[in-house]
Amino acid sequence: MARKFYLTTPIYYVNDVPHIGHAYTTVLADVIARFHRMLGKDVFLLTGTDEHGQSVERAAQAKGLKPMELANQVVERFRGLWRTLGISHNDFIRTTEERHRRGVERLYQKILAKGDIYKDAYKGWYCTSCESFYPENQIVDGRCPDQGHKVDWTEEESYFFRLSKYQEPLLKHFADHREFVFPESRRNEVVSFVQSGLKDLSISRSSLTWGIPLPGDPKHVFYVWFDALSNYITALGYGSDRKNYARYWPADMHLVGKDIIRFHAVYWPAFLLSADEPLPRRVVAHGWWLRDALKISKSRGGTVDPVPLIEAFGVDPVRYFLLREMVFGQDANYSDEAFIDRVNTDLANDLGNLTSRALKMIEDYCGGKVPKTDPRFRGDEPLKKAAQDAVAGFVKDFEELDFSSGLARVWGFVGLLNRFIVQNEPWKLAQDPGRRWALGSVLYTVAEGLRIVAVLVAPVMPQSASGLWKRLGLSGDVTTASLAHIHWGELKPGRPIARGESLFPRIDKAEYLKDARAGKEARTDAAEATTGAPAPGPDAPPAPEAAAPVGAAGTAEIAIDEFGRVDLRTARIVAAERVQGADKLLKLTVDIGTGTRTIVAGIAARYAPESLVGKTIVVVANLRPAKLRGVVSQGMLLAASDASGQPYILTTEEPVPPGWKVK
Ligand code: ME8
Repeated sequence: MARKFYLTTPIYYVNDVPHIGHAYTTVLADVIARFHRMLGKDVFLLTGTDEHGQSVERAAQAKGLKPMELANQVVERFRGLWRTLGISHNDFIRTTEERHRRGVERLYQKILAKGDIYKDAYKGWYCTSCESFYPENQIVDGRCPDQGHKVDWTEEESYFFRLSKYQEPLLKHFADHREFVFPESRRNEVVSFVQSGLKDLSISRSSLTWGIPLPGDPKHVFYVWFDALSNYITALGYGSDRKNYARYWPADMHLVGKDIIRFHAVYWPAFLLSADEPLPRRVVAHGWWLRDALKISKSRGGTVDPVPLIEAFGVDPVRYFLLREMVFGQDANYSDEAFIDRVNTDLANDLGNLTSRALKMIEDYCGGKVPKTDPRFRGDEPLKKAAQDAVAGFVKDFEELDFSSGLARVWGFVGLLNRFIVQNEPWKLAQDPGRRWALGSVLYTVAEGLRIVAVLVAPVMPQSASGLWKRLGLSGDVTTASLAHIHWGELKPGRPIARGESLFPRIDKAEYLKDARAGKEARTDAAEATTGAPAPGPDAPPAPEAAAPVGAAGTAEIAIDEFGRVDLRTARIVAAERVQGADKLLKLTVDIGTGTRTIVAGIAARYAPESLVGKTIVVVANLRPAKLRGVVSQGMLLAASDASGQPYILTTEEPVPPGWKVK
């Protein structure tokens, strides 16, 4: 029987619609699932939605909806996007389903029977955005340590899980199963989190009603993470479908973003240990998609909607870009420019042109049928070897989750095929009756190389792989071909090819970027004031109303907590240069204690760049980034200005290190 492979994505909150970060995780999971199916495994891919909890309840309130109404609306957005993106999940679970409730209750009963639950009072901070409790010493300026969201003080009766009891068993598990958390950087993070001491975990809320009631005490609902994590077993029929559960559990891989590694690699295995259930084999965390150096997220804005990209360029270019551009485990920056460059270079130029050229020559010189090779032809030997290496390297890279490198290998092979055409000049062979025997061999070699490329790219770009397959005159479904048995020479001569439209049309970059740029420049040019402060974004706080009390300098008064929202920090200037084409602007590289950043400031009229290096200044560190004359400014420096607007930068009376808070 085929080996099983059970793979999960996080289940996404329905407090907002999906963005490119969710699309990335789900596409990645789909690619891994397709890859393992093509290796002959019995794959089960699960995704779904996390519908309970405070953040969903609040989002519904804000929209004047009941939580279930919001969930019913948003779940369709997720389902629709997965359909569009060609996600091949085997099940989609919603935590508001009955089958899920039954499984959660069952898991709780087992943990209760183990003696790992007790009732107490919870007092502490709660971050609704992360749906996470934080101890006092981790709170920074009223915000959570993980993502900087605002936290609320919470005091309520709660049931606790004896997490502390599992500190040593977890550490032993990490030591015995080094592969349990991947990549290594995340493993180290998890191990040191557990080593630093585990406190018991509150697993119920009594101040909330939007959740699954606790059996035996329905004043309480389950803490949303206890509820959510259980989805990985409830979807398999935990507590009701013994056979299916036994077939797929334990999961072979929980794929998550690095933001939720602690829940998956600490809390979840602790619940399972307590319930005497097997632990998942691996928890694998990818990095973040960033825009202008900030995490793309629902709450912070700067979000990227995959739908317009798919509508403009198609599904496969988006899938390819996501897999090729992000080195697994690291963060990656999204920009329209990077997207278009990647698609134009790799897809339109390299693979698309190769396909059109090869098929056109087969049409023109070989009557539109796959030609025969001549045994006298030896020029294909290096390519046969390169194809073998590309297949082996690709499979190894994908098994090791190095998708970007696996794809780079395939494109290395595509490059060889392009060079092979240039070197062999089939158009000349076609004119030379004495060398015509070699023509078929050259074109066969390229077509066979393309057949292998179609199989390799099928997990990532299933539609395009099928398109290429059909153009080569092949029957059957390339997405179910075996990656374990790719042999050179399986393309049968004599079959008619079908050239068709180009596989990947080129994107007109200038045209696409024109409108977006026009909008952005109009906003930022207006903001080139003394300090180079970006213009307020659409969701910036409103300007004070005229009736507000007036402060000393004639402006409206603000409360101390409004001032507290501005993160002022000392910073050291490490480099400075002029911004081309902008007389007033300097581009500064500043050290803000946790790393360096670029800040664009309108101080060039009074300061020579070289006079600034080494100075300690004060910057607004949490200002939304903005582009000024093509440079992204990640903050703003403080300066006083005289009546004519001349800037006088603020510095400290005594030398202080970068990163100190200014208040
Ligand atoms: O955390 N880059 O749901 P969620 C990459 N319901 N991936 C990103 C991303 C970004 N900028 N933003 C989001 C939850 N993601 C819980 C999960 S699981 C039992 C419960 C992806 O809607 C990434 O996979 O906030 C991240 O872990 C997940 O979306 C968080 O989705």
